[in-house]
Amino acid sequence: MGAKNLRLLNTKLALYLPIIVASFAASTTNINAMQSYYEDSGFVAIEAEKFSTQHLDAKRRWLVFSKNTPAHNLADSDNTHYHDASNESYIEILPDTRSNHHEALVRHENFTNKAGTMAVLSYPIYFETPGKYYVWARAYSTGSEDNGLHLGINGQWPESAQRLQLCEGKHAWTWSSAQRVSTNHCGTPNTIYIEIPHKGVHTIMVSMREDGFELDKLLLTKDKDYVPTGKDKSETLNKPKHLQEKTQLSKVTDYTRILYAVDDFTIENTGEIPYYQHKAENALAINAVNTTYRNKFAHAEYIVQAKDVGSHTLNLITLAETDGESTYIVSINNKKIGEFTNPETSDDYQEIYFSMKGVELAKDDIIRVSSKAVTNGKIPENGGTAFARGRWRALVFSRND
Ligand SMILES: [Ca+2]
Ligand SMILES: [Ca+2]
Ligand SMILES: [Ca+2]
Ligand SMILES: [Ca+2]
Repeated sequence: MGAKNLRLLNTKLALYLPIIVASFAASTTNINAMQSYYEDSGFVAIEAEKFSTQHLDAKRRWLVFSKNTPAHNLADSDNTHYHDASNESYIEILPDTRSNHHEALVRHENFTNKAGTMAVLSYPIYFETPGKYYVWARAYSTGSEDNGLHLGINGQWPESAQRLQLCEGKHAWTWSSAQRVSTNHCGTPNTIYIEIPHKGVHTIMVSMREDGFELDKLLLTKDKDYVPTGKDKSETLNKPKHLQEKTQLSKVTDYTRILYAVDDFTIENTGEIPYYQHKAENALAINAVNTTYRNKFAHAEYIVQAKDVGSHTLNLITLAETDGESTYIVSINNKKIGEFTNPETSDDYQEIYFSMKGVELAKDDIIRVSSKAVTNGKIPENGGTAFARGRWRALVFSRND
């Protein structure tokens, strides 16, 4: 295939792809949503590279590194370290123009003590359990000027979460929860923490202290004595659950009201042939075992209420059966507005839709749905043939087009 053909093919693919993605999204997940996390029994584990947003990144920016990341041309004093990173991926804040004491410290450029002012990342998390969480960061330091980080919550930068520091564990991914203080530049373990004020969604935030910082993972824990090791816990990332899909009235996509045969229609004293409620199929049906109930109409009624008044399209939803093709009549105050017969089917209880447009309803009108049990003579049963039971499921109101 020549380059021109390949381009044409790509163009076609580009045209088709959004349609495929859109239909997938509608049925399963909202694929446009940002990544977000949840607390699980007092722990939150975050892959740093799965941040939701980054702001204030004009001078320094967190960049994601993994096996397939192309080479960059930004100031940087070390090579990549994705091999031992959790999820084989991490973030580094670049350019790194101060990797050692010999390179000039430029405040608000390669260093800042002001938390929340440079390269601010956000991670939305749902917390079930409020309270005090110790924060651990898994980081990779190769020098003396790439090992400080600020943390925050909901746009606030509490003192207890500023200046996370790593001293030990150079040239390896290392966990730290130590806060740098003037009396101890390396800090004491378990001194970085965040207060979660109440149950709900809170945004944990990260911002630059020193450029060149490499961050693989964050761990929040309520356990003061917890010390993470290796890659530690798997990320507690929200994964959309499968939503309940409807199994009935599958072709009803636009409606103002659904009247269910079983729930909304009266079947007492409505005629000589009774309906019964076939709850398993959510339908009214006629017991055709009784031979006197065959080939005669049973009736169900609904009295129009004030909220139903107006002009509607009515859709009768029946259930087709292999045993026979039942006939249905819809009337208002004994005036027939529709008569329908189910088609033949090989699929028992297949929903069939019959439409009546421009139906005017006034208060106290009586809507009557009638049907009868019939046989098509095709399905042998007890020396005769089986009868379809005139089943129907609902009468659906929709707007007139
Ligand atoms: Ca680097
Ligand atoms: Ca630096
Ligand atoms: Ca670095
Ligand atoms: Ca990672």
